[in-house]
Amino acid sequence: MLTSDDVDDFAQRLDQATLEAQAVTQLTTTKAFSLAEAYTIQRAGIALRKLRGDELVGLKMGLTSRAKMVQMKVEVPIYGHLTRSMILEDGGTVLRASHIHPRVEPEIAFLLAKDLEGPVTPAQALAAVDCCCCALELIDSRFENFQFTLQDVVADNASSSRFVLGSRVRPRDTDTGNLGMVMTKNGVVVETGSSAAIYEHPARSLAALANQLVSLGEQLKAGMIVMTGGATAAMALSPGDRARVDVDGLGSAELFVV
Ligand code: 0L1
Ligand code: MG
Repeated sequence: MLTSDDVDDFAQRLDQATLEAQAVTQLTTTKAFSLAEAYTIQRAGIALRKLRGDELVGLKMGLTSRAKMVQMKVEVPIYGHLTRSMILEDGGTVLRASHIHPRVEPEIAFLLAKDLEGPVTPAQALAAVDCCCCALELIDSRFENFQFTLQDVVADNASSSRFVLGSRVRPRDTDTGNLGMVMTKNGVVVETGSSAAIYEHPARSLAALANQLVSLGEQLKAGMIVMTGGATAAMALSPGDRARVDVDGLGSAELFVV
């Protein structure tokens, strides 16, 4: 079992790794900890960001594809926190030097019109949604070689680094359950998939998040952004790259790396 000093030490190691763009060794090689303790470390890391003036704007789901769930031996996806400093405007630029080994994945995001509290079904979860949009998530594991255990990646805020939202479309206009998604690098198609790969339906991912939060004392509030998970494998990025996702009926989102 971790002491509060262990939690602080682990959260600070990850925070420093993020700020300095320097990979660290997996925390679990120092001391084993449970999934619940991993979320405690994650929340301690978010608290450090808030001390610097950052604020919570939403949550993200991770490990939502069947392939990643099998690989990490999880039955339910994991989640992480999104803060204001992680927002990148559509077409915005990120510095390669501010990241360790950035990768990008194509996603669907929801913006909530109402508070959402589990237990809920996917249909009930959708009733709390204001609008949806295509999105890109930049992930950048703070661990060497992008290698981690489930506990490590949860402590590391589910590898999240930045995110881009495309233009907004109301959910009643678009069923997000099986939309074609194409991710390109410098205009060349690298990954193709369907939003059905996001935990079978992005709304199911949203409901799973609301349901997980019930026992953890965290809430989904009106105005929050929820990134529902990657629809394909993530794509590595280098300086000079332009990453873009196009989603059927939802438009596009892109970012540049310098
Ligand atoms: O958003 C994601 O699905 C990533 C979750 C963490 C696992 C990874 O870094 O690939
Ligand atoms: Mg993701």
